[in-house]
Amino acid sequence: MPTPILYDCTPAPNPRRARILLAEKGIAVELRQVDLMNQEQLSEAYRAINPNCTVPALQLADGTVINDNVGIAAWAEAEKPEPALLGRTPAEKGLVAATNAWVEFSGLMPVAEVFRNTAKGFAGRALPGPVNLDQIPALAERGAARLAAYFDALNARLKGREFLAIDSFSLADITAMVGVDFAKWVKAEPKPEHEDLRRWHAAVSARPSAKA
Ligand SMILES: N[C@@H](CCC(=O)N[C@@H](CS)C(=O)NCC(=O)O)C(=O)O
Repeated sequence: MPTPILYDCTPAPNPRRARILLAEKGIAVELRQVDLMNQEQLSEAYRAINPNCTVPALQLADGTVINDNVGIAAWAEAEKPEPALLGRTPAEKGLVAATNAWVEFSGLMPVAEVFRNTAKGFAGRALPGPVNLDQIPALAERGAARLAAYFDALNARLKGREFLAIDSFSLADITAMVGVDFAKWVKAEPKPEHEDLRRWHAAVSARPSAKA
């Protein structure tokens, strides 16, 4: 397989999800940094690659660009089925997809709501994408409340479980682990009593892929 190009930004949470997934799969990619701090994602050159103006984006040898984590995971699983990260049985596949969607909506989105509606550097850029949008302080407040509820729910889901969605490590674990680390950007972390969440987070963070 010719080496695909992963448009990346080392400190950003969403490209980290893709790097971890590809590391778990053992799929080599060439990393190309997109300088989000200087809005390189809005440049004509990057827009021509990914009109969504976001990272990650994976460019295949034939020029195809896959510009979302779930799509990159689907491509990687089809290209290299082992280790399976999207579930093996029909039921597992459904559980991984549903759990990943829940983590994106109930975990990543609240952190982004707090961060992007408070950080001075994101004034006028409250959402990723080609359209400039103003910050709404009330969304930061709502995001903080949603995030607290999410940590409670995530802890409950992990009770007595090694992994979040199914009995093996999956895309949902990657998204949720990156989400817990992203929450530190807004000074939020699981409470001491979130014992199952803390145990799981320590275990998945110890996998070599977490450093990708
Ligand atoms: N749903 C997309 C989200 C991608 C996304 O929002 N990426 C952020 C970096 S973490 C971005 O590109 N932001 C650009 C911006 O803020 O303008 C995915 O999972 O790939």
